[in-house]
Amino acid sequence: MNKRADVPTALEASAFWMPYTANRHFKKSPRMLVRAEGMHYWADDGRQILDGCAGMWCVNAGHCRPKIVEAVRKQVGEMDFAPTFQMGHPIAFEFADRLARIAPEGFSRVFFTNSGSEAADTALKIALAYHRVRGEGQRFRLIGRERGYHGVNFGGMAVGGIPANRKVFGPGLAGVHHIRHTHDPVRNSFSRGQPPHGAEFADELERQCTLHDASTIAAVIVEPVSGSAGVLLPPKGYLERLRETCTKYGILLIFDEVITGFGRLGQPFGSQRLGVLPDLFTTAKGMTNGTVPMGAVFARDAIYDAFMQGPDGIELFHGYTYSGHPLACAAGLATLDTYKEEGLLTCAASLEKHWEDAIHALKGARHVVDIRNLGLMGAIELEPRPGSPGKRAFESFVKTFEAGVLIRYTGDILAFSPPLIVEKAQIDRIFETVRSVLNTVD
Ligand code: PXG
Repeated sequence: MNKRADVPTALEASAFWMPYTANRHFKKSPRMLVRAEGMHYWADDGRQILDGCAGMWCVNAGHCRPKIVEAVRKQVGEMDFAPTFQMGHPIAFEFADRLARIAPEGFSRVFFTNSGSEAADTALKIALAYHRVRGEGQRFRLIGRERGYHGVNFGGMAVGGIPANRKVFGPGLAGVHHIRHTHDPVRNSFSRGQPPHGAEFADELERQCTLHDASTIAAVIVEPVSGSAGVLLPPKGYLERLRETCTKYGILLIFDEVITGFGRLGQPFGSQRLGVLPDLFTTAKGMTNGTVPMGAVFARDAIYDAFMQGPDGIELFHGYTYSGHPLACAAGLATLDTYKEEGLLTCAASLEKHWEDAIHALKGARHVVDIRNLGLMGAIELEPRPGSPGKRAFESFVKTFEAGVLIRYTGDILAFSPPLIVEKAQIDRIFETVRSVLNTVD
């Protein structure tokens, strides 16, 4: 459809090994975005595309926001790069302090990474090193969850629980275990917000504590709401129970807030919306509005303080060349300004009801077997086409794009997470487009 006569030949031979993409298929029938502004992309054939997924869950303030664009432009001309190992530059300190101010109370330390994957691995390493510095080095086990996604590096992959992301990459890390996922369509399908059933799934952590002895467990990592696995919500009482068990046994609870951070759930961070605080949490994506890659781990004061009482010298042998990169910090500071000026870190709360009604209006639509939502996150699960799982959702995704709306899909689940500046009429358009597409997909 949007094939340009001059593109296909070149693309089919292109050097770009595309991530998480069926390369051969894509290069034969590409979908190209060439420009973005506010709630929209433009495709290479000139069509305007409504962004129903904030790029990839990251452009929370909408695209090409002038303040952010200008801040990056200015910074790149002033100081392109500066090291943060044994050196500093002011805006890295300023950005960390500004971030700490919007974090839940008690999380006043921020370690910079360049992505969500690096944030996940960093958080796991901080957890292990924290126990060690306190004389509890026997805590080496890490507990993840089925269907969890913590990026693609070895640590995050090991604690992650999406089978395709793990199966061809070897044995992973030793000492990693998983508790079950929280998806329970039999009892919870079409729940609005947090589902009623399943707090007891958290009891699996107690079983792990018995089996391995809690004193060998360093940390548990979960997404407050699983994003990549298809918007799987925590049942009421579930996160509370995980928190209780972690506290009881001195295990660190890590929330991966790469998707739920920066306003997605109607509060700056998901923990604030869900009323359960972790010990460490990871972020990325919305941190710079997706403009410059960046991630971070937020740590409770007590964790940082424990390191500061260790031996003199470098307290944590960990960091990236680009930790606290000036362009990312400049983008991040301007992003926080934009969020603040426009109330974006909390506005999802007032749009949530409209969002919920609009997505649940597709109950009864063709192929739909479940609908889930929280904040400005949502998913529509389709019945898989017999013998070809994932095809129905993929075709729906392509046809929705052809109809002018960009969404995401995973397996047979369609996922939605618009920029937080979305208007009610745009929410309606996203779901009406999906409804008509589902009528045309086999
Ligand atoms: N943790 C979570 C919870 C994530 O969602 C990562 C870590 C990794 O972040 P990086 O920046 O390394 O990609 C993620 C990323 C999708 C989708 O549509 C989700 C992600 C990335 C791309 C697509 O489900 N999540």
